[in-house]
Amino acid sequence: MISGKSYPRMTAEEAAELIFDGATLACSGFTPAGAAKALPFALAKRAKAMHQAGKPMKVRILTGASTGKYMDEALAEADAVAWRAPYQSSKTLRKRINAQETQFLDLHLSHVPQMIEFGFLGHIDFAVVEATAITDDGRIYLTTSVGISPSALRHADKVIVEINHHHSPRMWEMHDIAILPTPPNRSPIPIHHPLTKIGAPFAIVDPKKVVAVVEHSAEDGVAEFDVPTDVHEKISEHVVKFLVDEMHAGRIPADFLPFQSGVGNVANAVMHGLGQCHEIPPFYMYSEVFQDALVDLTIQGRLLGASATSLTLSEQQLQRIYADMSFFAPKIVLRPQELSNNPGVIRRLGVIAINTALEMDIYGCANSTHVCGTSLMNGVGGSGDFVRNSYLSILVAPSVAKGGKISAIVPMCSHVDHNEHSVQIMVSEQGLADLRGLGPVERSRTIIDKCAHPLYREYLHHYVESSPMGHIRHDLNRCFELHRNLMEHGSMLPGIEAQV
Ligand code: 0RQ
Repeated sequence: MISGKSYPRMTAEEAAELIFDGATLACSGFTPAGAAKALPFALAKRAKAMHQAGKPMKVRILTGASTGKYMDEALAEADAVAWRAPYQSSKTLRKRINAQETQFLDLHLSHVPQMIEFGFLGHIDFAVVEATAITDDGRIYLTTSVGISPSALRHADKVIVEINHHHSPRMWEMHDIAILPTPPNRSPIPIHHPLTKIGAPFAIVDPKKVVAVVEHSAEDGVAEFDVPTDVHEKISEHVVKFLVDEMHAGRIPADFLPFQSGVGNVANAVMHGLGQCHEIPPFYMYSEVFQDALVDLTIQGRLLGASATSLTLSEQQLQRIYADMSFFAPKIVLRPQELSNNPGVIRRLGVIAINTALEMDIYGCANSTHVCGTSLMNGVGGSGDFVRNSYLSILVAPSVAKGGKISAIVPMCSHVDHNEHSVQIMVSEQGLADLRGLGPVERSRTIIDKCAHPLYREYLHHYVESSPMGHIRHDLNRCFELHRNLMEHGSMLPGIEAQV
């Protein structure tokens, strides 16, 4: 492949000198996969030096989703992030967001490319995009994620390209890149199967905008998953049994429907469980991240193929793919997040969505983002794109957190990301609540009996039975009593953690 020879070559430190205080950077990266690395890391160093010299240096950062240690962690540590969107999972950045030192915009990920197209998020000064190659005529071959990169390249004033030699030069074989025309001139998106490709294997940039090409070699740095706990395995068993029963009842076709699975240990364990259950036929994914458990499932022939926007793989799993691209590349399609998470396509394909919540309430609302309604954890990410539009929407969570001090089932969610109109199935290690067709009070009894930890069931039942009558029974004086206890006494039901 031709590598653009006409572009200015720079070190990351030289390229970081181009960035000015207050600039907006739209960067590649959807999870640490494919995230810009060298430039943000150098920018963090520069910001620190400038702060020490008494000069201001804070930037606005827009990406596909979270990133890793080279971007969010390094820039937050340098106190160099004024504004961040649309998702993050960095400990240091989280602290700054919750201290109001960084403004954070929590967005549905499928919306972001369109918001860039129409300028909702302001002017973009720089795109910083990781690639395996750039050609003189402006074709950019991306790495392990697509995310917002095509739109960032189109709309930024100036472009910095990081050529990361660590990645396989064959990554383009998985890419399917298209930018949707603007409404109202949008035709139906012709994706009728998870592996349909509708675009090109490269993104495009106006060569005149490229102000620096930085070459380096660095791993994505995706963390390996923890060994699944009993709790994760029980959640996985409940989900698998439910889906097998649905297939036998004829509500899922015998050749099955594609899956979406959220991020994290619980979601990874559920995908592993689905793969091991041979009553479920080999299946496809229409998801946003391709994560570790899926590599083995592909080799075993259990996963037939996957559409996503990132290969979020630990280094060991990524190298297994790079070692056998001829086998894996035809089975994986990586698209811009506007397409991987597109509501219309999710609805058309009948995706079964499995996402994790922090807390769920007794009527079917779920909070995935804000502890006690105030402190941001990560963000809504793509979960809303899938929860709202899937054929079956499954929300999972361990019934308790922090050794039992926190119940995941509460009278009223302290923050709502997914509401009772979208959530159909709730699962904890205690059991599975099928909410389809149930009115609010039936829902509450089912959720409490099936999903709440036994230590909280009596409290929750009493809450419903003693609350004022209405279509939905709530007592506005007590609906956050568990949360208030947690904040005041460190436990939702004081003293209960000792018993779990
Ligand atoms: O904290 O690590 O300090 O013990 O939250 O909880 O059970 O390990 O679950 O790693 O799967 O993350 C919702 C955060 C779950 C994630 C969330 C504490 C708990 C622990 C993590 P510790 P677990 P997971 C598409 C899908 C939103 C985005 C999304 C998430 C930590 O799944 O960010 O779905 N989802 N994207 O102890 C206080 C509670 C708690 C609690 C758990 N009620 N209150 N703390 N914890 N429940 C992917 C993308 O968009 C990229």
